[in-house]
Amino acid sequence: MTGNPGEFDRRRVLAGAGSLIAVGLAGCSGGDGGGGNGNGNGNGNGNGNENGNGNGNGDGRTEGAEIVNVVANEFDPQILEIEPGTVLRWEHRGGTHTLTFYHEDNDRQHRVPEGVEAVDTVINPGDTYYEFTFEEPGVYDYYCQPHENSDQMIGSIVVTGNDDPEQPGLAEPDDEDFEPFAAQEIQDLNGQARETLGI
Ligand SMILES: [Cu+2]
Repeated sequence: MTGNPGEFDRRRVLAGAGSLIAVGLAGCSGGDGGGGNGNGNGNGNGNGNENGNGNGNGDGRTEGAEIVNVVANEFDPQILEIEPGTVLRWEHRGGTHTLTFYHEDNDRQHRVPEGVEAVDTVINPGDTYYEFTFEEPGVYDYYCQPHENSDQMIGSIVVTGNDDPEQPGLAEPDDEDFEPFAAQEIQDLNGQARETLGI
């Protein structure tokens, strides 16, 4: 009748995962053990501890990542502001899509900061997520290949710290590279990104 300390500890660990969103905001209060990154390396064991303390993220997803939902047929949120170093995860929520940067290596108008690698990957019921760490400040525009023109499935990530109005991600859409509706979408996103950056 003295309770079960082990069980209690485990609950605390699990509850901790749910409060990650608050970590960034609570950082200035100090005292809570320095905010828990340092996960991510060092899974890969998993041989035979069957005592039930798996914490449910053994599938490679980064705890505390920002999320963009990939639904049929849009990116939600369509535009997101994050800080440099943020891990962003696109999560499959329905349909079959790609996540493709507007990038010269994808044979499209280059609309991400200079020097950033191209991304072109599928997001579908088999490949349910993709993570990318946004180190370089600036505006990143991306799209879904099957739905760029049918649904204007286009998204934008604004990484704070680059308010250069001449950066690639804020350029006018190249008429030769965009259907009219997609070009309009790009212009709308440009406007929102400028607003976010205060330029
Ligand atoms: Cu799509």
